[in-house]
Amino acid sequence: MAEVYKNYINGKWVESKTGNTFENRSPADTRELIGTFQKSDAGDVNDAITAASEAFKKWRLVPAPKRAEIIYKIGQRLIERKEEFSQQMTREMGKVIKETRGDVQEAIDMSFLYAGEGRRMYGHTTPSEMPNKFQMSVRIPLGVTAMITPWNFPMAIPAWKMIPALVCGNTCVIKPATDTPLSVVNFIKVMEECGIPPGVVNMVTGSGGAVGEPLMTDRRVMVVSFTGSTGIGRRVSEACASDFRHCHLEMGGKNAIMVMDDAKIDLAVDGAIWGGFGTTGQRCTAASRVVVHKKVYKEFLEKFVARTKSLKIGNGLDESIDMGPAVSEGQMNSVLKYMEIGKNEDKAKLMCGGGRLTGGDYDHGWFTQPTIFADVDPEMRIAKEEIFGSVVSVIPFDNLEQGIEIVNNTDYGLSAAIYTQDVNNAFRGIRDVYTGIFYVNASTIGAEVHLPFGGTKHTGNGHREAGTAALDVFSEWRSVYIDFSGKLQRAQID
Ligand code: UN1
Repeated sequence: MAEVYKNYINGKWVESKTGNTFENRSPADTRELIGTFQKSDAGDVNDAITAASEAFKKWRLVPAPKRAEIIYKIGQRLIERKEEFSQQMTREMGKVIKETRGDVQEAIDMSFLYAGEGRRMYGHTTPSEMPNKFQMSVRIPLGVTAMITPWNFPMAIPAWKMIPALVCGNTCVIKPATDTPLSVVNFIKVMEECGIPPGVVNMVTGSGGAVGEPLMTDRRVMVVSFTGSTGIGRRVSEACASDFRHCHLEMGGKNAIMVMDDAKIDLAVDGAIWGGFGTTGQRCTAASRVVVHKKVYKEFLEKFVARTKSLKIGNGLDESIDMGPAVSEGQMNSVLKYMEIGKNEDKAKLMCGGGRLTGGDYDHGWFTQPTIFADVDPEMRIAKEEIFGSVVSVIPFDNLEQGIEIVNNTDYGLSAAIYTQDVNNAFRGIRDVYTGIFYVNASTIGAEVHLPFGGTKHTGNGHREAGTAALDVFSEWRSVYIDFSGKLQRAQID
């Protein structure tokens, strides 16, 4: 019998009031049951928000360096449990073990970054225009914050959101993705063990409709931090708009690697493989387009296709595997649909892959072939829409200006990269590609936690997570004026 996992509300592990549960199965082998989780609804969400509201009264008064000490312990505890959590994450969502170790590591990095931030959280002091008057700005918490998190980074992204929220003095209610609740359970258990007080963090599992919706619409929730599709992001934005509650949205991407004629081709191929097929292409930052200068197009394409054909696909627990399955049947079908769309384009050429992987053990999982389309026109759907799977479109270009135009020819703006040996090309890319993240001679994936993470256009709503930028999502400014002159002093008048 697989374990039954519960919700975490007010410091207790509790069953959903609905009495219903759902199963979580491994996408590499659906015969393997990971566990059974609570199929919660609005009643459970209400309990969690009530607990978080109560807990906020005390948590906001705990000095930030003390809050941060608990966060430091969380980082240490995650180090101790890293291998176990990584194995469970691979079983739960399919990405290969090297990458799930990276996912847990990202949560560790975030913990240590914010353990330090608790002793900074700088405001400003600035001279007053009047004598005998002092002024400063300080960050204040908002209250109950909600996290709606995706399945592709099941521990890293919850950590990116919850850890800064907690250090700032907020309390949290998280709804994990239905495909990856176990990794969030593991994270919450660590928080509990390290001394996060009851009610300060709460977790409610279940669907977007039954849990996400009541969570985002509740007026007691002051910030909703969401990572996922642009469609749901728009819904979160609308839910918060009518009463001006804050939301932080981290949505789709259609990221491109640009390969100049002077690029080191083998290095660019490494980057295209890692960015295109790492995490089975299921990253917001995935390089689903590779835009290549015509002078090196043939050489790049040959090498890229050859390397792609040699990738080992299978169960990510095996250290020798390069690429795991899609996270679910639904996700696999959506990727297969895009493969068909690509095949039906007269001009695009299918170079490898193009379908589901079947036979033997593959039949028990949701495996897609690593797929490359060449000679793709920038206006085709496979070049413009986010696929979130193992499909890469290769697009030729003639010169730098045209290349940059193609890279920018999308509704999204998360990440982009340029491969070049010419510093002038690099700086033109840094200046003219309109994304939140830009790489030179490195792939579109691989953001580190101490820099802002997020994107332009339909990727985000102007906020960034991680780095010190996350403070701006999870705190508000208070400007404080202290007049010690003992008389009325009128700003702008005296
Ligand atoms: C995501 O795909 O949503 O830069 C997050 C990267 C990772 C984070 C990706 N550090 O690809």
